[in-house]
Amino acid sequence: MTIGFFDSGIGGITVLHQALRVLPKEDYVFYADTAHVPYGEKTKDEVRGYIFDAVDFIAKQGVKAIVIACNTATSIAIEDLRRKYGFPILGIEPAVKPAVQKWEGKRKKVLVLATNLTLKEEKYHKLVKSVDHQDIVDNLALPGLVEFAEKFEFHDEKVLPYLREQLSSFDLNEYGTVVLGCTHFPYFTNHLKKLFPEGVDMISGSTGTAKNLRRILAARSQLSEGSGDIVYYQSGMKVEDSKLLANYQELLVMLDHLQ
Ligand code: DGN
Repeated sequence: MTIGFFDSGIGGITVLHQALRVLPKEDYVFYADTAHVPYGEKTKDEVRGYIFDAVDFIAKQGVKAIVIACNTATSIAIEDLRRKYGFPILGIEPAVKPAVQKWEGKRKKVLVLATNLTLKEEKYHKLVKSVDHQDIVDNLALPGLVEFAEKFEFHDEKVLPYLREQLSSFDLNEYGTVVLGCTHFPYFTNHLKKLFPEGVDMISGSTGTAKNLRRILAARSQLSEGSGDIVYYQSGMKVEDSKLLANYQELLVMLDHLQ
């Protein structure tokens, strides 16, 4: 049986990349809802419908677990998804807790970058309230990065002016940790590092989600000895086009180099 990964677009590849490191012998189904990306700027009800359609589709492929590799989808639907399906459903959320823990050593603030929908959700506000006792967490939505990623626009000339503009009202020297709270954002780690002071930490929840996946499968004696195959779907259609498949492969290689 395979493991399903789901995102609105290519963001989920950043989480799949971590899973491939800790579980290289599993086989995977990766589903991108490219017909409806971006989720972050749509209404909650609209996005919820897309998520259930996608997860239903993935469940029919005979998976043993599904990773909702999207912070936005996790924040609005994870509990309902878990109630509906009988297999483990893992999510990802902004890594606010480990970021706040770094405050002790660094005495520098935390900036959470995510989608508008994630930042608006109660789940996020509750999370921040439970760990941010010194009021050190700020946040910013960066929908433009999702658009750049979906268009495979990773050049400095495109990305840096956008980031400079969005970050212009922040004093970047105040921050010691940046939380990449959208799975599309790790592609822009190097761009962000060019703008923040040296030594800033960029953290995402993807390593934690991948390790959690391994722990859950091991506890259920469901680890496989497969070959790391990945079958890609885009909004219900199997991806067979060699150019598109090569794009996904390229993203995995790009992430290798970002580590
Ligand atoms: N990659 C998604 C996330 O982690 O929130 C959402 C991107 C989007 O669809 N706007």
